[in-house]
Amino acid sequence: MQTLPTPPSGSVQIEDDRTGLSIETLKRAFLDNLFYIQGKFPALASKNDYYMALAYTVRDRLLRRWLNTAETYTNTQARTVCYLSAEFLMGPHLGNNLINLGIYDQINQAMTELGLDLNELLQQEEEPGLGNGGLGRLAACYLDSLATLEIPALGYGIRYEFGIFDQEIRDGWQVEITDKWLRYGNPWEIARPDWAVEVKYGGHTESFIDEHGNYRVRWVPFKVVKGLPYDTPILGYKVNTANTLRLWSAEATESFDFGAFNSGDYFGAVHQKSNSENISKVLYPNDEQYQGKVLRLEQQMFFVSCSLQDMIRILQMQNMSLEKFPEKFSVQLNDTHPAIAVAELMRLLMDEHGMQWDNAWNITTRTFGYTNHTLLPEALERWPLKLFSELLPRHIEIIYEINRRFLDDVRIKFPDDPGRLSRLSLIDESGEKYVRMANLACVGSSAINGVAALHSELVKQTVLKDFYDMYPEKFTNVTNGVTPRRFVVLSNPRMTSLITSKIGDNWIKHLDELRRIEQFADDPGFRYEFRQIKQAIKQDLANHIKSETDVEVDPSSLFDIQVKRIHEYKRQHLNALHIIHLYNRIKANPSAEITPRTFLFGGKAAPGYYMAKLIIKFINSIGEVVNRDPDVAGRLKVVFLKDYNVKFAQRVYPAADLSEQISTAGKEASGTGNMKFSMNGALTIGTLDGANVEIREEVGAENFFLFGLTTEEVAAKKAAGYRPIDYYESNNDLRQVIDRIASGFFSHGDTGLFRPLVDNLLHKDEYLLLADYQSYIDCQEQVSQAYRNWDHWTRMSILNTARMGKFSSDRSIRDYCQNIWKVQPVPIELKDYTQS
Ligand code: B1N
Repeated sequence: MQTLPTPPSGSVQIEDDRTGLSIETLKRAFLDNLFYIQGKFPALASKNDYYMALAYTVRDRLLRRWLNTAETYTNTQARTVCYLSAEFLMGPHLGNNLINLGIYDQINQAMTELGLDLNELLQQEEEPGLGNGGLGRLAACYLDSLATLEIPALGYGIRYEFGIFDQEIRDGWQVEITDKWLRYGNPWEIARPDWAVEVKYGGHTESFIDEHGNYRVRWVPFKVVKGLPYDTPILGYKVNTANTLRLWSAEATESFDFGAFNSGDYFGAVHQKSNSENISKVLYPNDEQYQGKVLRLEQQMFFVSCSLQDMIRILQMQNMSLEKFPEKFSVQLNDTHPAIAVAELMRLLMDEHGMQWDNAWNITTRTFGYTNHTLLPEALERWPLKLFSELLPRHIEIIYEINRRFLDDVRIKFPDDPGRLSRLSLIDESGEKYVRMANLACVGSSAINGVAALHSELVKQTVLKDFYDMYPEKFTNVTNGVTPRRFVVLSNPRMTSLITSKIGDNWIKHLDELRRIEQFADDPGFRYEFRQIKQAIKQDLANHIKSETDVEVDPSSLFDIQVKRIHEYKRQHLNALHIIHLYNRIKANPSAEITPRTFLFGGKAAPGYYMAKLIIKFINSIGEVVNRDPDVAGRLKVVFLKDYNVKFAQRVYPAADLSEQISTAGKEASGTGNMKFSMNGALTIGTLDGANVEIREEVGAENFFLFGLTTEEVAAKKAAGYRPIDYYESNNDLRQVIDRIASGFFSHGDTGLFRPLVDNLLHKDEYLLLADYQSYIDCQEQVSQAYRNWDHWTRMSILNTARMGKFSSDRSIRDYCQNIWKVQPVPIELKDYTQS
């Protein structure tokens, strides 16, 4: 490592403008950055200039940790986790870095002294929305915990130029707007052009015999794309570790341009260039809906190949042999999106580094772990064989050979079982042929895990049953978790102070210690303060809603919140049916006693998912009627908040009284929003699905509102031939709800608008809303009764927060480290480069 020259002797030693933490130094550094980086002075500066100046001031203060970390990992040849994910939903960096550096209060004061409002500057950051929902956000939480636990780790993904679209609501419908998050520049990333690599596509393969007499393959591609890495530091909480998130951006290769330019085909060359750059242009906005688009496969291959080549570079730079790959790196596949890595590592080891098959296969299978995130059949990735072979001619050869050897092993373990062979095959040959990515991931990995206890059991019993029979020892569970730094400390500073005033701040790193606030659940003073804080946060959100939507909501009403991607299996429309049920009760008897509620919804629908978009329109239409009906007298309010994202999530979780986790049992792999709500003291109404099961175990059945069929009951009902219409016909209340929708009551008399929704519920109802309806309504009635006793409600709320220790992503990461990655912490010592 190069050291910087020592300062000339005789220079005055002052607190360094790029590291100093005194208020005066912070102010000076901030104004310096405003001048030298933004090129502005205060009178001319925009809010965004101020945000940028502050971001650079904070970045300067973490760079030393970042470089120390890289240097330590290099010197110690540290075993490193590589988390491969097509999505990283990081959310804004500034606030999180202030918390993790422990300088929130100092910066806040420095800004105040300069006449600026830190909160406004925090709101200014365009968040990197490089993910769809839970899967991408989980990757972000895991990076935070890896750094906090001082585990050497790299996150590898794609630097999409456009992340998840911005959502607007027009006339109640979702409208998608391009997310130009890089518009004003990104102060958190540093490009590393010297570590660019190339990725090949298309063309054909040729075999030859090398000088040692070995059979080898050469791939002659049709096109080559350059991958340029952009690094973002990921700082741990109050440690010196700053790991790296390395995102790849696609560029045209110079060599390619050069040839085309020389031949005089100027437009051809420019076209090729923009074509190459398409690869990292935009995130696919589908959550759990597979789309067999070539560009998506190109994206997957792109970041996987770049990342594996980067790992080989790191290994070689540290003078380690390729044989050491699985000791140096543990590579986790975040779902099947990066599963092509199994074939690509084989290709790199054999074709580019001359290794023989058996050796390469041994290295490959010891390297990878695979996490399954969903059982939904529509999410399972399978690529049409023709498309796959044309784009990746070398990989299909390798996959065939993996498959040939694998099926031989299957035959030995299960002789004379052709059905099993065809189910396990990496190639689906039942009709049009497909490459099955989950099968490739299972064969190529030494560990396979689901994301909650129930989900991991279902994985073994259903989608991956044949692989479980084949390799039972590979299967484990790692229940998801979320980072308490972003989702409690940063999102809920008031509750954080209250808790810390009672039990100190150790809980932020050791969330199990929250148990120590259980003793205050019966302390009237503590209850009072806890409730006051919730009220104040609800008031803030009410103000925000008023300014965004012009709807007035009552902060003393029960805040009943469902925020997540819009999907039929998540059943936002079941929530809507409950609203109509309450509305009907009021219409039948305007003086009926009902607990005032504010129903808040937020979430994006995949742009091509018709039913999900109709559900958004449905919720908005109910709101239009209910919010202004004088009979309701303000007791019910329904608000759909547009453009739900991480930034907004941070305001929403702390304001909730009730968290809606109402998916059909067996459909939600884990859920992570459920954990964020509960940590912030919301009670859950939920089914026995995903991590709800474990949340209920932890907080106690008496502090959780359970309803609905179990996974087994759902399966049995479907097997027996489920007839939703029977529920409609036998339940008066349900019939009145459905009839009111069908009558056009919520659609200005248009009986056609919600027809598809109604027809689907009556005649198909894949997600069993009607079967769970009465149980849900009854359970919501218990919620309403419970909310009337605010003292008891607050007690339950405190116990929820106190018992959420298990759901820290620190616990999840410890599980992965011990059971799957076998990796140890490497603490970082702070070294001063200016002292040589
Ligand atoms: O992953 C989360 C879980 O908490 C959620 O329950 C689960 O629904 C979510 C294809 C997905 N599973 N699968 C996806 C996302 C994008 C895509 O293109 C599938 N997301 C989940 C974290 O474990």
